[in-house]
Amino acid sequence: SEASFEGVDDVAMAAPKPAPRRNDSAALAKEIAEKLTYAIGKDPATARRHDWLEATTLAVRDRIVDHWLASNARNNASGAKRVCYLSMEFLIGRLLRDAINNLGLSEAIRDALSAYDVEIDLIELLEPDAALGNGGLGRLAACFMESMASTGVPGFGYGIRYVHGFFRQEVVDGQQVELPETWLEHGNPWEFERRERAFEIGFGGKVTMIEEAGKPPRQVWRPAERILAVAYDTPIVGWRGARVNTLRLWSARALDPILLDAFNSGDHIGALLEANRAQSITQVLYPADSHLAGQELRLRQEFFFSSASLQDIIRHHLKRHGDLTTLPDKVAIQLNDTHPAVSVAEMMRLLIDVHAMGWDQAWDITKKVFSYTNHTLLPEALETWPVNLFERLLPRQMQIIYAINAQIIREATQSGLDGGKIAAISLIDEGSGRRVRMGQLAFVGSHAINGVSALHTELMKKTVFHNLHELYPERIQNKTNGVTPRRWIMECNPDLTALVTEAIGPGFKDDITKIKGLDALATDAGFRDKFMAVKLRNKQRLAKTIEERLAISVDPHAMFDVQVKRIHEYKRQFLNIIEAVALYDQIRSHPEIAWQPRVKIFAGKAAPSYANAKQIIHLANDVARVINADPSVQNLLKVVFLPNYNVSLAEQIMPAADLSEQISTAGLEASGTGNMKFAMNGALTIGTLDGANVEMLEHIGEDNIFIFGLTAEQVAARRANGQGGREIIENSPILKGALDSISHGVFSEPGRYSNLIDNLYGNDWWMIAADFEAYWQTQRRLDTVWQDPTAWGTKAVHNTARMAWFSSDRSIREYAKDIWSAPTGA
Ligand code: B1H
Repeated sequence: SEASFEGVDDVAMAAPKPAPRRNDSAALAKEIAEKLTYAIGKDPATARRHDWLEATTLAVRDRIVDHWLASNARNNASGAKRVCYLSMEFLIGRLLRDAINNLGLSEAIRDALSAYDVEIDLIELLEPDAALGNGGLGRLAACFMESMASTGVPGFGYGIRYVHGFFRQEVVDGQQVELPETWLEHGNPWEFERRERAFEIGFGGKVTMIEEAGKPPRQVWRPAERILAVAYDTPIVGWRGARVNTLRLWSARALDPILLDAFNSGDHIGALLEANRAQSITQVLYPADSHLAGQELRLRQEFFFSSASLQDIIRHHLKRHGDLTTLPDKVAIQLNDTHPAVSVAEMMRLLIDVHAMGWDQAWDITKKVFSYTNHTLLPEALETWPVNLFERLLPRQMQIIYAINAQIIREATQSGLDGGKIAAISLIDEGSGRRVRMGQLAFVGSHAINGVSALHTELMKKTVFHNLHELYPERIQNKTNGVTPRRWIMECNPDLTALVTEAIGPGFKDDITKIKGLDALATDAGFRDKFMAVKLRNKQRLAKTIEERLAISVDPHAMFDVQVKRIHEYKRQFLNIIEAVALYDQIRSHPEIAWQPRVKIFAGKAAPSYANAKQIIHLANDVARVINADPSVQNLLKVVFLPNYNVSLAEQIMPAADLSEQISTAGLEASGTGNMKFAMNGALTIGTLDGANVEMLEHIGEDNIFIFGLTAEQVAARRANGQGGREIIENSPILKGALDSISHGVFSEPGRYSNLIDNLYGNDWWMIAADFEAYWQTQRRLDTVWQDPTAWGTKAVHNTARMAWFSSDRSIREYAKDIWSAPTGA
């Protein structure tokens, strides 16, 4: 029978509850040994580290399950509103340390394992890094899941159980090579398969009208293809185990695993084809960050998990409350970008066709239930689907979209919008082949639409959703992103956590705003020294990783200048590399200047089809090879490209950075979240007035952050005027010199990067030439501050002290209050 999610099964169980578990190290040691013996079937004498990891995970998991069942029982008893977070991506990373930390078991587990001579720090590293996401959007969903559990929101994540997550990156001859990711290879002890929780998902086929005497005619969709979505549940533990929420991921399966007729007639392979086709839907994550994949399989994935999630939500609601008219009082559904936007049409179909509701009531309920978060304004990332494809794959949903569109256009006409504006809000783009605009669909089907930083939200109102905002001016609001301080301070930076505890007490662990207490210690030399000593130890650990992985030795006393994120032209890793080249030239031609030793660290993956991004990786590696081998700059400049950036590597890098590079072309980075992780861990930021950097400036204060470059408005103006880079380059000897070294083959054969360079001389679309001088000057100002450890240390402490607002607990409380009307515990 089903043990979770509902809490109560249909059959009343009389079985006694197991006794609560003890959390002392002796009890844990005994249980870990029991798991090793009876769940894994190994003798402690011969067990491998992997076996210890699994045994420890299972012992910790038992404690989570106790809290999980209790949380679900509480949800059911209170009937409180539930929040369903629909996301194509959950970049959760490793879960063991998170679980142990949030349950307060860190010391007990360490002691328990040391009884067997097993080091928790070593076995933790063997856990696969669950990479069911591309970057910031997926990691935000993971931080939000943790914060919902920590702030007492009854949250349910819904997504896809990809067999292959985000690809593994290797660098071969300086170039990115993509390898399949296989996180499920050794099984997954965190998930619970719920075989009984399965829903049918249809594709294709026809819609027929059914007329029965005395009843209004109704549409019935008869799909040509039907597959099953099966649930896998992962418990997500909040801080102090107060609440455990559920991440429910769907896996695709064929209705008939094998076609018996075909099998019996000798077609053994053909008998399996259908099953393979069904399973392919959840095989692999699309690795496109901020640009559109546009393939049919992707649309199938989107509909597959949307429909399964909505059917699950409706089933649960009917079972609990009997009647769908109360759905908006009991459920809020957040659409994480437009990837689940087809949910708007699918909800209408389920309410009208399956549950016999009238259109107006169904539409009213739909709008009350849904809300939508936009994460990008980049035109190449805004989802649209060809009407033909949509119609073929989802014929009934397409009909509904047309009907919604007709209604919206009626409302627009009545409110006096003119023809041009109406074309702009239409759900159908009539421009280049007819396409369904998913952003418009998500917008009109939601009562609240949010951007992810103040600047981004304002730009949304002015650009993509300008006309919809005019029609529905009360709908757009801002919810600035945040990151969870449990993972991004406590777990990744234990030395800092211990120091902060020693300095201001442990209260900040329960209420991160208390970390503000450090501000007064920024001018305390004793504290500052300890703070910078923690930083140095973290840098020494990262230096060791760099040595082990790349055989490059870096000096932990040099400034660690770090840019880690997806590789994209708008994020401008190219600008950073050009600065490295310019610095290389200047160090050699001006030995009389007191250059400050720097290590430039890069990491990030390029979408496999994104040629320019791959070139940027190649260039970073070419430049690194030459500079690192040149004795004339040895201790003043090193360049490092760390392969396979993922959540676990980020956990090592964030605490070890002195300088955080957040240098996107202004107006293009919706928020950024790495910017927050760095600053919380005491890195200073060099950045543009973009995304959440703008708000970081307000919180940290202008003395403690280094802002440069064109503003979003200036970028828009330069683009409109078509101003290119040639004149700027020709007037800037330092920039010109750096570009010439790259083109003339100092780092590679000449011409390898002529495409990237020509773009700067031509339209300079990403404003790299336009911003170079300001960037260079700001970097040199940073050199001056670095020369003065007191000044640097003071600013670093202010950064950690003033970043509490960027906790995802704050973001979640705002969503709960302003969008979901859902309860929070605290
Ligand atoms: C962000 C994406 C994204 N914005 C399409 N958009 C994708 C778009 O697979 N796809 O098709 C995947 C991802 N990701 C990021 O979201 C923004 O660039 C960041 O600025 C922001 O911090 C993050 C979270 O809001």
